[in-house]
Amino acid sequence: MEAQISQAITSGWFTKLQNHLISDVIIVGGGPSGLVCAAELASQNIKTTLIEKDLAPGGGMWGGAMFFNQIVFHKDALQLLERFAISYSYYGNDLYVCDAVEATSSLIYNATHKGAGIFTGICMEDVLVKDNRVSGVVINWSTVKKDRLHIDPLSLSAQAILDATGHPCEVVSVLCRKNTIHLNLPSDTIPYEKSLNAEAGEKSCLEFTQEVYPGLFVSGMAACGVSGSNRMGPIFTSMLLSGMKAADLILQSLNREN
Ligand code: 48F
Repeated sequence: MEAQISQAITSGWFTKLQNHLISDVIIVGGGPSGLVCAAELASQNIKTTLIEKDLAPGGGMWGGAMFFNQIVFHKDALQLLERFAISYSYYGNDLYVCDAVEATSSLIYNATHKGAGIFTGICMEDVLVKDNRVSGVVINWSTVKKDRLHIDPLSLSAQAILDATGHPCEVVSVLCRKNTIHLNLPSDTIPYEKSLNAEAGEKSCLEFTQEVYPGLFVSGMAACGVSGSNRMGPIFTSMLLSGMKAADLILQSLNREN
């Protein structure tokens, strides 16, 4: 019995990994923007792999603000709240409030249920760059990175990669650190985010959700970080909209390439 349990776990996991060694799209980071993008792409039959370094996806969404686990959205997000079956109540001034646990788990459920392959406890440590294009990510166990163990990684390939790693914009950071490249941005060095301004941050997050280098897109706080935009604090409208915009841009680019 015990051997069969172990066999069921390992064969299931390795089958899943082998099935995702080559994908259409790899999303690095399972916060709100990455999860929305994963759900949308997978719902359109795009082979989507999401890598999350923590035990569970959700990023900064579980905790609301200072552990007060309520999530605030502007009315612009209502269509997506409906689509992902997230309950909400009206607060006032075009703002709506949701339960963070319901909102986060809904996004995770939608992404997995639509068919995205989500791998947790695994982190992106580098990118594959070929012919001036990002064509994959280099991965390792998060514990290997945390304990600074000298163990070589594996790599996953895809036609498009999304940096949804939030505030540190880790994929773009490693690309810039290890390669001499020109980003599709005003500056080739990453300015990182500016101080909190909710309205300005929400606006620029959406504006700078884009392809920053051939094959590499940014969403959510990573879009603010690479463009030197303000953070918006505990309001999540642009996170959801940015995930949808990233999915649209990636779909257009896949259609162009194929
Ligand atoms: O930070 P995060 O929630 O990203 P987001 O979609 O949303 C930002 C908001 O939560 C909030 C905010 C606006 O309301 O300011 O902060 O931009 O989630 C990013 C996810 O990426 C994972 C990280 O653990 C988190 O779950 N991540 C970061 N670096 C890596 C990674 C990496 N190198 N490999 C894999 N996952």
